[in-house]
Amino acid sequence: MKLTFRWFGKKDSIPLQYIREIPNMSGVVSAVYDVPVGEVWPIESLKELKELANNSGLEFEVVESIPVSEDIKLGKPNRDHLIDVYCENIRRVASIGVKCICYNFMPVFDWLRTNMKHVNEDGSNSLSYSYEEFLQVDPNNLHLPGWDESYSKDELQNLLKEYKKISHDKLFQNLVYFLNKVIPVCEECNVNMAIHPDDPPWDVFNLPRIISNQKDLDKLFKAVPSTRNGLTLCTGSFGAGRENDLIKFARKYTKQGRVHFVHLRNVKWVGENNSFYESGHYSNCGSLDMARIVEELVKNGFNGYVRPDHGRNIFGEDGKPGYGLYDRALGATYINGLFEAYEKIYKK
Ligand code: DNO
Repeated sequence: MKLTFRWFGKKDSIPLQYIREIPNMSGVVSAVYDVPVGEVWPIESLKELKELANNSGLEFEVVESIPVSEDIKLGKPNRDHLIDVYCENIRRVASIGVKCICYNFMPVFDWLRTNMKHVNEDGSNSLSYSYEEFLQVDPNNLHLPGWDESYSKDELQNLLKEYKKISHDKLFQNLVYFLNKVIPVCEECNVNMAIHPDDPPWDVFNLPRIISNQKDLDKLFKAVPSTRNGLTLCTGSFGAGRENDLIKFARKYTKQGRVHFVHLRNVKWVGENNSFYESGHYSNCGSLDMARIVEELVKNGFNGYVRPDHGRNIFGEDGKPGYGLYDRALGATYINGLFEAYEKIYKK
């Protein structure tokens, strides 16, 4: 495996040198953040990111994310133009050495939590989602942490209205339409597409979500068989869905050659209503068996990129939600431990 660390470019408060000092760190996961969705990324910006990483002894082989325009997800008439732009961005990132692109197909919102500073028993704090808190949210006045705040209230309302016409099936067809155009370019450029699962893995506010469970993944891989069409196995996102068996996912999709990128983090389920908080990475801190997940990855020949995902705020840090330094660094060393042990056992 190649251990990586998400870095939000020059604006990230965490210096690359600190990332470099984490044992076994191979590179950063980053993106161009100052170009609106649906436009081409300047090659100079990409070269600069790569240079900054390389000058600190780090690679830049994974992009997270090249965001997908809402009009592509909605299947609007201008989608062909937007997909062309997307393909051009694939060519550009490939030209500077990127091998893997993480993206998602969630309508309107990326990940969702109801509390950014849930206080844990050990005194640390982390992101959490509570069913009861979620019920208090007025969908007409959406101000939730972690959501894209770049829309005005009106734009958001319009967008939500447009999605009323989009069923799960329609959204899925639009994803397949997108991939049928994008995957040939990936084949040409030797890049893997790694879809990020819905987080959390269920519909929110009646917006359809289509990458939430095993059935969804099987349907996707059947519709677009090239293994360039693969997965970001985000244990925390899938793992918030209690019916998702992550050990099985790791085994099954690694065997299929679909797992290009792994986000490793743990979640602790709370109560009966799908509430959870983000715990420390170690298995006993949460509800997922991290060791068995890693064992299945290694046993089945996983050789892709891994990064520690969301950490808690610890040691007095007040980091970007989920993306402070300390707990992700602890997560990284834990991940190293698991991989070292299983690779010694299974890797020929
Ligand atoms: C949250 C991340 C997501 C992820 C996107 C990928 O911390 O896991 O924002 O980057 O869903 O497109």
